[in-house]
Amino acid sequence: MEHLVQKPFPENFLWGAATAAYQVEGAIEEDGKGISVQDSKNFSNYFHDTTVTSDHYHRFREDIALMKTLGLKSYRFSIAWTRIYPDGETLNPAGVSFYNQLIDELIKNNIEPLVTLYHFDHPQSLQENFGGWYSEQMITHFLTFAVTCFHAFGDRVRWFMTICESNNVVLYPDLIGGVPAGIDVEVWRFQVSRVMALANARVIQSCRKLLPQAKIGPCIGYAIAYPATSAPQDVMAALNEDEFRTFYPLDLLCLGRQNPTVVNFFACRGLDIRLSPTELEEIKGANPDFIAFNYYQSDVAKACPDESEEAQPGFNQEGKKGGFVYPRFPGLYAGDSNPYLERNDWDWEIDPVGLRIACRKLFDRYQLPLMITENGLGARDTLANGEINDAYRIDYLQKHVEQMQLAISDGVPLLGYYPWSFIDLMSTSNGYNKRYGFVYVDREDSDIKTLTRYKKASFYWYQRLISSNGALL
Ligand code: BGP
Repeated sequence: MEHLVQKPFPENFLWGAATAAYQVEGAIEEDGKGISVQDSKNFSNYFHDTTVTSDHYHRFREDIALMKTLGLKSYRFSIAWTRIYPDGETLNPAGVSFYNQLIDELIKNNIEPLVTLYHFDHPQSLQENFGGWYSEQMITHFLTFAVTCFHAFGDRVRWFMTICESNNVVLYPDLIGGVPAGIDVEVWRFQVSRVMALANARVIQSCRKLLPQAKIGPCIGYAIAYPATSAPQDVMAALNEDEFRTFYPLDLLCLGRQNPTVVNFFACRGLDIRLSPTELEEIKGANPDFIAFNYYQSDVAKACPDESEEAQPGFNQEGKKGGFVYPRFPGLYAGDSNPYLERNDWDWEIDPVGLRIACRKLFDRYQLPLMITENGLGARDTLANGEINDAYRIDYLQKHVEQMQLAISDGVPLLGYYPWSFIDLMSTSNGYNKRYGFVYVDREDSDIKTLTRYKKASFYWYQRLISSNGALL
């Protein structure tokens, strides 16, 4: 359905862009910073070295000047927990000072900060001491860290996100999770979801007390699931995927309730995942102000009989189409490709209309304002004579923004849009081979080169879009 009258983007719409600390900052041992679980990760199959990345720690003033030129209204970044509490216990004033300078520089340039408190990078010592998010001890540590951030930055920061993509942390344990030795992965998944939900609730409650003017919400990664065919079994598989991957965690975080289908599925397999009534009450008492969600692609789900062999999703590491391994979860769903969609070189299917569907589904279910906090195209960019013609990225972003406007016209309250990423940074699954930024960084995986910044063609496109408040679509 096209709209006869399309609503314009709201006047105060947050046109933003996003990054995360371990992917962009570098300087992992400077000014007292401790080692995080991301710093200590080393994958044999693809580049994952946080030592320098895009050197934003040393070049943040230059980068913020570029944000100003771009016209950003808001910038989403994460605070590296290990700069503030290097070992998870002892406060490091130099880390607080870094983010104070960053935030001051943003405010000076009229750019509204949106702070992610946790983006996959807790202190390595907390992982070693008690297994990280597998243990309830994490709640107190995360709360202490968050309260320190509220006290230190809350006079200038109005927007906070608690935990980035808690659902993907449990879906991809090797990449962004961390299962302690000897623990069953399924047991770990539900314990981590529970601990993160409680931590999320306590952090929201403290925020309300300390910063009544601030807005705070959780963040989820949402790949909507389409049924492979109209066979009822495939429709059920798609429902299963949505419920297990997205609605189970969001129902818990936003409504303080556990999806009964999920509870029953695991009960039948001998795993009791029920939270206590007191825990659910506590979570219910900490309603978020908005839901942040990250959207890159949609999924296809088909029936997966009980007797099928289980397969975890396998990332395409080569960046050659066809390398992605689709998951199979017996009794629930199996992934498949979508013949109606184009895909990037890493098999992420490009689906702008899916973004409008995601907005509608989330608003319909939770009735909360939404924020799109990641959306973008991972691609190999070529620097030629100081220019990068990333027309493919402009095409991707433009089509997604068009669908956002349709979602707004549908009546979905959208607060802001933060394409991933402001600047090229280390991709979580593919290093610098796969770039997302509006700003090109002169480096490769194996060669740090000059780290010089270059504006891509998409930079100028986004600049025009922001200055027209989305009217120049
Ligand atoms: C999201 C993460 C980001 C970012 C993005 C792209 O799930 O929150 O940190 O990495 O995915 O993924 P990738 O870098 O693997 O292409």
